[in-house]
Amino acid sequence: MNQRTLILIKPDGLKRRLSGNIIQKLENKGLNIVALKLVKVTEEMAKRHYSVHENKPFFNDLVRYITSDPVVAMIMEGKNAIAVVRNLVGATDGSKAAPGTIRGDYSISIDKNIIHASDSEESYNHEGPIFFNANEIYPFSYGDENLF
Ligand code: FUP
Repeated sequence: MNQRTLILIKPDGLKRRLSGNIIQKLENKGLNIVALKLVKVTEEMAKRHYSVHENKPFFNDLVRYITSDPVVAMIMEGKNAIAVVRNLVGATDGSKAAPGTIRGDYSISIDKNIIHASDSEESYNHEGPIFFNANEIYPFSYGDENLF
């Protein structure tokens, strides 16, 4: 099933200059970039994006962190993109994420865990429009439909 997923390279990932490595890993797997930009997330965007966590004790720190510096925001498209990207991203806590995953290789904490990726279609439908308007998404053909 062809799907889209929202990916954020969080401020720690961008500042540690990991964006290229992360995008490379996702492209190598067979995912296509259909939208991409740097975003300085506002408090209002962050609160909407993380609204499922609003009653959690870490919510304020999470909002403070994601708004502290720019993020790379992307929409990637591909076969089962949501589950495929979540597998590549790894467990939430970088200190427990499996080696070979993005968090497993680059993060040693739960709060600075490098990357966000939609965990369901429902999440994508909620968070995608916070970062992108429909006219910023370019689902052009990469011509490789039969390669992956
Ligand atoms: P994930 O989907 O893996 O990004 O994880 P969650 O949606 O459960 O959590 C969203 C973000 O909240 C995480 F990326 C990091 C932060 N978080 C904490 O800081 N502490 C926690 O105990 C759980 C999550």
